[in-house]
Amino acid sequence: MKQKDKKRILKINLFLILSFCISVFAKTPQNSGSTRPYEKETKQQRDERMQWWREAKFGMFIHWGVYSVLGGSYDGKQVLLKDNYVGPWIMQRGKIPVEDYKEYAKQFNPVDYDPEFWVLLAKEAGMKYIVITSKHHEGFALFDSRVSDWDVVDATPYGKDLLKPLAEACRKHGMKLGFYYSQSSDWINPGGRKPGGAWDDAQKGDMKDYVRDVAVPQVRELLTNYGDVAVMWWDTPGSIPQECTDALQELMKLQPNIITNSRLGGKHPGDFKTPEQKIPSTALSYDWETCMTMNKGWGYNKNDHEWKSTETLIRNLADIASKGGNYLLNVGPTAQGVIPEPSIVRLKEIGRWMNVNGESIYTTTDSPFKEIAWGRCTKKLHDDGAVLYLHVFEWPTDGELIVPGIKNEVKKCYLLEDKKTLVTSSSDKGVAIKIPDTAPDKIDTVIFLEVAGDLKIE
Ligand code: FHN
Repeated sequence: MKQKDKKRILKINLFLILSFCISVFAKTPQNSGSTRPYEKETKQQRDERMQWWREAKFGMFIHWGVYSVLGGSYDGKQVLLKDNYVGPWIMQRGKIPVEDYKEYAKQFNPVDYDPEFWVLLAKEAGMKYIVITSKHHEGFALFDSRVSDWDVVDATPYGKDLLKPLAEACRKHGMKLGFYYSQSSDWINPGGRKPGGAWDDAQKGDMKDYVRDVAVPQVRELLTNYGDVAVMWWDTPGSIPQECTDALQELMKLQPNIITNSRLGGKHPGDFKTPEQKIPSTALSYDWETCMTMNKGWGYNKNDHEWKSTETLIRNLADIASKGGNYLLNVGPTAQGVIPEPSIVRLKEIGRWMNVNGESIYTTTDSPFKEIAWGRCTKKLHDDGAVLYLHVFEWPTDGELIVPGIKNEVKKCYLLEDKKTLVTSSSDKGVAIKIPDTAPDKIDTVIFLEVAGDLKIE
């Protein structure tokens, strides 16, 4: 070979090696902050995956199962959990033997189940996603499972998969659907976790066998047979072995865009944390979702009439949004498939408020203020300014609302309700807004305040 040709081949080889190195480096995520390191997800990819959920802010939780038949009473007596009503926990609190509990499935016959109505109700309330208990701690699957007869198809007179029509209704109406799945606690399938220990020999078994033979195949069914699954909502991991959580996490690859909560256990942090029945006192530096009941307990309970007011629910939603979180609000349908009327009334009332004020919730981020005496604030940042949504819970009686410490020039200010301009003035105290004498909405009146430039708040 001539010297010139040798040089040319060397150059080509060097070029190929260099190109290879560049392509490898370009694909390596740099400090991605991903919760899915095994998938080598970059921060940008994670942000894209989380986007709809971060923007949605409001979802419906549904707790439904054989416990809905019992409605909080067993053997003629009301069962309590400390001083609280029980729903899904009735089997454990009442130490109901496996065979006795299974009998109740014969009364689980949701002939009035109308999944389209449920989805439209969630939509009317302004909710953007639904998470339903596909299997709670009682082990009963609301779907047609090949791996257990303890499911709606084999154990009830209803005999039909409940999740299929819900998934269809969600698809039809643009509602995201997620599945709650109790991966560790299971009180009927042998081997599942029983807090306080087993109360029936039929429950005994090995957790690893249970996860391999029931939980893993059932989650595979859920992630294969129902189209897009938006959220996987794990619960009560307890001391589930690492290898079990690994096997369950591995299944998430069946739905590459799925978002998971932080309750799988093992070394899997998930995508969002789950304060339960409470709202954090400040904004948090990670994704989070408060799950909360509308009355006292999670599942249907015929004696539980302690409903939160619509005022509380709307203010909770604004409070949560002002701290950057999501609100997953629960309903507990009856064994006939009916969502209790007090829940329906409240959801419709929230919907009426959301119709006017939804833009102050969706796609917003947390408040730029530490605290404001009259209510809460959510915001949207733009390239050339920001919109602050002022949620006024306590309407000032002197005709003026002070937005403390804002140094920016005001571009626009109006009530979301009628879009009529409100007069503003700036001073050392911040921005003063001239407001009507009485609150247009006694629960939460929202004022749109647009300012120029980067937010400057002292
Ligand atoms: O035990 C369950 C309870 O019944 C309910 O499902 C809640 C929802 O977050 N999770 C468990 C308790 O943390």
